[in-house]
Amino acid sequence: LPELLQSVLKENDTKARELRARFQNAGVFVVSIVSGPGAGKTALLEKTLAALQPHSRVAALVGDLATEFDSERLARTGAQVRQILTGTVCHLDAEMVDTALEGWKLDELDYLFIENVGNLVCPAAYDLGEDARVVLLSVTQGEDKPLKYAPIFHGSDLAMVSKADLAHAVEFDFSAVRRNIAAVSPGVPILVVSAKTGLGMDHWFAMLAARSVTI
Ligand SMILES: Nc1nc2c(ncn2[C@@H]2O[C@H](COP(=O)(O)OP(=O)(O)O)[C@@H](O)[C@H]2O)c(=O)[nH]1
Ligand SMILES: [Mg+2]
Repeated sequence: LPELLQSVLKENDTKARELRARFQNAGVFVVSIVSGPGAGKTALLEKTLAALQPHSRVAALVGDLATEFDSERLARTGAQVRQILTGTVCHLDAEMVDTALEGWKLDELDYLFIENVGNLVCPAAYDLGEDARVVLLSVTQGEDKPLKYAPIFHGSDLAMVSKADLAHAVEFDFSAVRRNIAAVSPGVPILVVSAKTGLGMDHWFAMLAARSVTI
């Protein structure tokens, strides 16, 4: 890596370590969601925030280059939500997360979700202090994407194949995607979901209840 990028990442790692310690002390389980644009991060979070809230205290941060559309969508669930606008930057970093958390009482939260900027490349190298990173790949994006964007799959704790309700229309090959994910990230758990029909969502909620994304 070029020297400048190396020092940026080193600084980010330091900040992320501080965040992770703060999250741990506060007892909040932090999950970040990464994917290319439109894979269904916000839709997944809308359902997740709604499902958790009757019994848990939940908040979300959401990163985009521009617009507050996603924070508005998520805030409709009644959860505490803040938008992070990155302008031209194609990923969130630990400093942005730290700044966005200002004034929030972390020890009054059970779950914090962080929706990253829609991008399968940039977010890979930036630790946000999260307990678990979930990568979403929608069936409409194609089975080959894990091989093309290996670092983000390699760096994730759970791979979700989203929009399963559309699989038939795009002749999606589930065994091929499983093979491709396993090739770049051996042993990573894979969960097939549809935020629309609810397929796989109970399994996802059970993972969150157990505070672990292993299957
Ligand atoms: N059919 C179907 N559409 C979905 C599903 N999840 C999201 N979408 C649609 O995909 C588009 C992008 O979703 P969004 O949640 O904004 O994706 P994000 O950019 O990753 O946050 C929207 O039109 C959603 O309605 C799903 O499970 N099934
Ligand atoms: Mg979104």
